[in-house]
Amino acid sequence: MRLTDAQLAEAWDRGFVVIEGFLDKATLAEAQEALWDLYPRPEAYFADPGAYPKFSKSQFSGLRFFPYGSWALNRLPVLSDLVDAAERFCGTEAIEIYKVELWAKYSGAVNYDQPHHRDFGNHTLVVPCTDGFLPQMTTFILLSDVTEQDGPTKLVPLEHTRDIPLIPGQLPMGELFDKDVAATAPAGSLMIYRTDVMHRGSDFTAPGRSRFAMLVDFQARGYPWRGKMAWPNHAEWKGMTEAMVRMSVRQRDLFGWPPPGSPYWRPQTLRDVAARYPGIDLAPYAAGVSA
Ligand SMILES: O=C(O)CCC(=O)C(=O)O
Repeated sequence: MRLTDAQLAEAWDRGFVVIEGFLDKATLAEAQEALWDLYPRPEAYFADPGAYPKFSKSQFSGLRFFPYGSWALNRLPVLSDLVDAAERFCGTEAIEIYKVELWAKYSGAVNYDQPHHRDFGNHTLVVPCTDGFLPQMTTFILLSDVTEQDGPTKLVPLEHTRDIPLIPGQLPMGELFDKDVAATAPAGSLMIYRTDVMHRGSDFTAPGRSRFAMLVDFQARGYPWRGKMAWPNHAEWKGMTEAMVRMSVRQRDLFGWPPPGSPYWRPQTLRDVAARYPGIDLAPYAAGVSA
């Protein structure tokens, strides 16, 4: 679903927006099914939580980073409507994906409550510009229904926080809890929020509940004080070869792949990249390269 200008304006002006029905039904169903290669199904988890002690180690134990073993998950960060929204939010087509995480949470595994904080702390070495210069677009794609009971992200509309200095980036536990809004929405919804918006993870309020989401973050490329993940460090992970082979030129570009016309492309690199990624179509990169 293509986002409207009004939705993107809300993300900027209020600090966040939730768009229901962002994923089409088939894309959502295939991604949900692929989750069970990585995580226990809720029925299995709740039948014997003690069999999965790793989810109790910390709030962050359910994080898994891109790439994944299936295209059904790997294609989500590069969906054309998400990339289009990121281009418009960032005000440029020269963007990159700087973080992709899957996050599973199971009620009772750990207390998922957090104090309000701003996410920029580990997305930049400095601080965001609050006037709109060089925004980062951070997102959650909900892969399960998130009701009040399912540990929704809770966000404070910017009108309540504009006068609070950026530093410190975290408030004492409980502060602004009376002002926050729960991002409850059905599976397939997209939440976009700014890196300077106060928000928090919240705990489940009922047993036997679970929450699954993919977090995809975008920024204008070329500003090395910002970022989170170095994709070359993930290049040998399961799923990366298939992802790079199946992606379009534009989609690879979002991960920092050398573009057509780059002096990087020459007979030797075309030959050896083809060997590294069997089945890839390198014709767009070969155009204009002389033997
Ligand atoms: O999981 C959530 O709903 C929010 C988590 C969060 O804000 C964080 O860990 O920085």
